[in-house]
Amino acid sequence: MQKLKKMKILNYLAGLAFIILIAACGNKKNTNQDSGFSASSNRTPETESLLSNLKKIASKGIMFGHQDDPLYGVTWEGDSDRSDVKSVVGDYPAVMGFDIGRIELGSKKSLDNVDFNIIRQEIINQFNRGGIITISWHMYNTLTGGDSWDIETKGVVTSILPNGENHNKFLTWLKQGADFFNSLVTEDGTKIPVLFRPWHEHTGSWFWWGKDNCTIEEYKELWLLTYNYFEEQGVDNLLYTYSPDSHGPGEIYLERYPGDEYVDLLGLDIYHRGDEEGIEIYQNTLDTILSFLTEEGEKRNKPIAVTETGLEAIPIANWWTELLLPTLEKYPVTYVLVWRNARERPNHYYAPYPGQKSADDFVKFFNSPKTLFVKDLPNLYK
Ligand code: BMA
Repeated sequence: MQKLKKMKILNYLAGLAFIILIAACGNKKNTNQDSGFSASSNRTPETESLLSNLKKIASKGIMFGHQDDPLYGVTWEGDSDRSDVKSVVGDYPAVMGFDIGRIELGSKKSLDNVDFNIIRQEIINQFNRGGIITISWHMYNTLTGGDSWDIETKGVVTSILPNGENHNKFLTWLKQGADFFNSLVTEDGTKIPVLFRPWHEHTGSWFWWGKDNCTIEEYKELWLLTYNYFEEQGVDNLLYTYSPDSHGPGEIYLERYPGDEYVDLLGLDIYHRGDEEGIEIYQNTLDTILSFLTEEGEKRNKPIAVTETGLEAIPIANWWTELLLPTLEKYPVTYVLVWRNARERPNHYYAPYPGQKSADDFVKFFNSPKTLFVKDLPNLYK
């Protein structure tokens, strides 16, 4: 009797250990599949849903994006419901990019002279359409008071990191950004998820956070500082997007990578320069880096995107369907965003407007089953 009872207990314990083991393995598998290697877990459910949907969207097509799309366009500004893209194809871009440069100064208007209240409202409008929002930050130079491109005085990053003379001032600047992200709330109280692209194009040296203007370790520290500070401020609606400029793949792309826990998307900023003569280099560079990103994205379980691109003033009539699309469609690219249609700089535009040389081809690009505009999107926030 006693022996039987003992055996029963032993059997029971063995069974229990087995169940615990299975559960632990199951959990581990889940962690790797669902959120493994991904950034913060303290994010809103809509932000988490967006990330998992972004991992699947490339199988449906490439989302088209445009910077500042509803704010202004070629020869117009602030007209309600207007967009150069919509004027050509009848639908808004799936992704809209905005920039919050100058918010750090407490300024009412952005570096491109748009009121932040208008930017916020257009972000809400885009979310209500089911579209995606991405935000970059051309932050001013804390040390000199100049803009992002002010790189004459070295040591800006050193001065804003902990122990630097401008650290506290920098935190007050970051706070302005955190407050803006926290203020992106719909009428029913939903916080709007954003693909945030901090400290972009850092593999070049034109911004004060660029390659020749800070060390590898300083850049990584800057990223982590931003990430941790935002978390402290309760910013829980961001997916972090890493956006180096189009220098060679491999070491250069990853040299300053802050780590898988702090990055959600692998991006790339790359421009087609030099019209006809530039075609080959543009396509070859895209091919080289996108092959690399495809591999890294699969390995790290992160979506990939062309976070900025374009051919200024689009003088090549079939650029969209003969140059851009055939190159991108070979890779699992989630979205491609072209830069802004400036109203204050003639010929500084990257999306067509009615009558523009590439407008007919852009309609073909829109009609391709391989591209997605806002009405083509499934619910990305559930
Ligand atoms: C650049 C140009 C500038 C602009 C800046 C931030 O590429 O378009 O005119 O101020 O981006 O949007």
